[in-house]
Amino acid sequence: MNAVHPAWLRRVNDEGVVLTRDPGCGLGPEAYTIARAGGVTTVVAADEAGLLYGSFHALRLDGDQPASTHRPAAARRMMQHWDNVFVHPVMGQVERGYSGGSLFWEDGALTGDLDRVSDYARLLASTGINAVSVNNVNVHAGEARLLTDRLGEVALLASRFRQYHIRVFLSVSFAAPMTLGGLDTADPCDAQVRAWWATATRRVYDVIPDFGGYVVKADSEGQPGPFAYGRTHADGANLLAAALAPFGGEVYWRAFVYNHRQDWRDRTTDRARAAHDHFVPLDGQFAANVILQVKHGPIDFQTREPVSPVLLGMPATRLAVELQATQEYTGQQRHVCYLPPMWSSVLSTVAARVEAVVTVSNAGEDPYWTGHPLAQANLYAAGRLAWDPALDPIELLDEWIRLTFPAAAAPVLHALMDSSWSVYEQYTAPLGIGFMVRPGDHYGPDVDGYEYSPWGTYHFADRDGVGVDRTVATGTGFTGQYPEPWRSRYESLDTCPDELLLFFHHVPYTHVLHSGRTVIQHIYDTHFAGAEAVAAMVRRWAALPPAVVGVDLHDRVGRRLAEQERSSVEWRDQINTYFFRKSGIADALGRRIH
Ligand code: GCW
Repeated sequence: MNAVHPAWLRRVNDEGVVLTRDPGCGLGPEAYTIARAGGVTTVVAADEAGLLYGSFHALRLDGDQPASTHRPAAARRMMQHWDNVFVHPVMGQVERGYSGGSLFWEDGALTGDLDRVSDYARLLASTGINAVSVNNVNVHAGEARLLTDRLGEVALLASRFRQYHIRVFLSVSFAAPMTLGGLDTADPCDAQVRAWWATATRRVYDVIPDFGGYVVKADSEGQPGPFAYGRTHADGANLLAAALAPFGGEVYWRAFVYNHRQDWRDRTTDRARAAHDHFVPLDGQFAANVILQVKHGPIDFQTREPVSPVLLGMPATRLAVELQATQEYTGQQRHVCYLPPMWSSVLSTVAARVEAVVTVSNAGEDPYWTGHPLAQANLYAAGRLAWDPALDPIELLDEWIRLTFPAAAAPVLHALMDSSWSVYEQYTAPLGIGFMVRPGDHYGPDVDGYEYSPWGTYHFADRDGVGVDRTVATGTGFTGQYPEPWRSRYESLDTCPDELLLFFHHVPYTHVLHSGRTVIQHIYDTHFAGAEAVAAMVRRWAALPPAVVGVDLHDRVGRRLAEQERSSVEWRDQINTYFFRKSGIADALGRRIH
């Protein structure tokens, strides 16, 4: 047992847990053994982090349990914040943030409420998270200075996270040697540039000895990168890796690189291909402390995407999978959308290939942390799945409900949340086609909003059919980026799963799905069913006595459900009407389409 109890230990220890730190116990870093007998819980670990995670596990135990040992599947389990220091004129304090302002920054300054940062650190640690990045990957001019003259503020945040074994990372701008250092280049092969990064990084470690490293979005959506100098992304990442290596730091280099100025008339360019085209040829060229951070799908956090082929195609590169808890495309924390069923299916494919799980956080200064109180389940489960990707998502939800609400609320919460991702999918863009959201804020339906835009996200609906032909035989060849068995499965109409059909194929509206329904009838049926399911959720919630969950929370959820209901009807009607007008094919059940 530690002679000096850190803050977390005192607080967790109220539960009467016996903690033993035994460096000789044979358990690896962060691992612990836990048992409960006669109401007494014992936790044994080789290091303090293991005791921390074991203590939180103790809070989840229900009754006596034989000894069991737990260790994290992924060594690095990170929350990334898209928080701006200065309020951005378009994106606000938090880019794609739906939970009020930032936990860390307020209108140009460090938050005055560092105790809330400690609470957040404790919350994250309770789920198993051990790393956090504290600023947006889109690094604007003011935010770039966190690396240099505003480092003291980062150090204050780090002092709070450190208590819970969470390392702090910074998003940095690739152009920093120019914008901050006054050099006339940021070329990764330039000696002065290398020296600038080495010095800047040494200064960071002088102030924050356990600093985690850098997160970098380069050559992506306007962010600067190595392409400007004719260099590769391996050159770029290795530049920062060299600066961090002496201190044990790591670079999280994002693979989200694509042409966002595409001509919509050009049917040969396929945004889904971009990350694989750019990065797979570089496999084996990244330094040992570079982790390539790959969005879980090939496009951009849509409600349904296949797993990114980059995660299946770089055996000689350290990989992180990137998930999005902030519900940018999944209802913006106004809709209930419990995402772990999607995440689990991704992780079942990639968990053995990645050594880090990164999640874009959905937390902010909102008293419920996540705007929609039920969106907290996504935050909780993101950490738990990073620790153990084999956990069943619905059992995990049950765990969160048990830890958060009285038992009487559980049936209603399960009714609202268990299938909420599927319900959201039913009333929004069909069969894996994605987008169809309002450009800019990405909320609500706009079927053609992106159809003639430069963003590379098209559905190609005409009077005969819909979908993107990404086959090798007749399309963009994207399916050829997959190894077997995925390549053949997605290439063939016979084996392509219904839910991804329009992601991979352009088909007539009369094409018959494996389900036996035509594409057009599937669109009508799912959109009526989805909106009806939301109406049922509204009724279920209204029937729950507010006192069971607390009047304020009941009211907050009730108001968000009302918006979800309104929005689901709007989605239903716009999608159904759009496809009825394009195809001229009536609903077999004669329901009202406008
Ligand atoms: O989905 C897009 C978002 C951007 C985001 C970008 C990214 C941080 O619309 O807001 O920028 O992805 O992941 O870099």
